[in-house]
Amino acid sequence: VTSPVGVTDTRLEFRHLDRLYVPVALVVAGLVLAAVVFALVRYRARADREPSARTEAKVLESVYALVLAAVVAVLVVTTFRTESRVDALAGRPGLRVDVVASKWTWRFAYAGTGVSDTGSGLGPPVLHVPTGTTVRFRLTSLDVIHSFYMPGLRFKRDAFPRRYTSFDLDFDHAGLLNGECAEFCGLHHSDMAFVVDAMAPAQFRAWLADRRATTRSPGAGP
Ligand SMILES: [Cu+2]
Repeated sequence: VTSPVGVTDTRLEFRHLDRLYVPVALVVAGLVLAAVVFALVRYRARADREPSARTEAKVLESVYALVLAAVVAVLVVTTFRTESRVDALAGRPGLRVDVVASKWTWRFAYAGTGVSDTGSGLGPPVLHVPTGTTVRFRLTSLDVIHSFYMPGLRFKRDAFPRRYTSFDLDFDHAGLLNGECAEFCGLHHSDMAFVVDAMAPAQFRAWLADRRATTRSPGAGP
């Protein structure tokens, strides 16, 4: 087994898993239902028939166990392969964003720029990212366990105090995404939302330059 190549689009990865799991689940559900209905009808109580005293069916049971084991093996191997691809860092990130969760907000800091966003009383913090660029995230928490969750990307990672979790993501479309904390973390857990603003790279560079200028000379901005 070679070491996994990191992927940055988790939607696609989990869609593939979905397309494997759902048919398997449907077939299993169908077989179970069919077996139950068959047993109910075929072996229903009848006045002229004694119940069978047979307690085992070795061949049938062995086949059943083997098929079950094979299905489980396929699902486990496929799932772990996907997980290791998703967990592996893709390498060569174009940008690093440090994400710090705390009760009850997020802080997004752009490594090496001095620019960060913690949100304000007016609205949730905004995570700005360039599209088409691998972004390396380094996630941690200041207090309790939170969870960095972007439903639109099908991506979720827990944020632990005194521990850094790194992952790489690509944002292919410009636009807004919703984010939230997915780990109950206290009174204002449900307010712990953020917004992801994925921008074209040129726009992102302009935004960052603008923010750097205002960060260096507070109050001098427009
Ligand atoms: Cu939280």
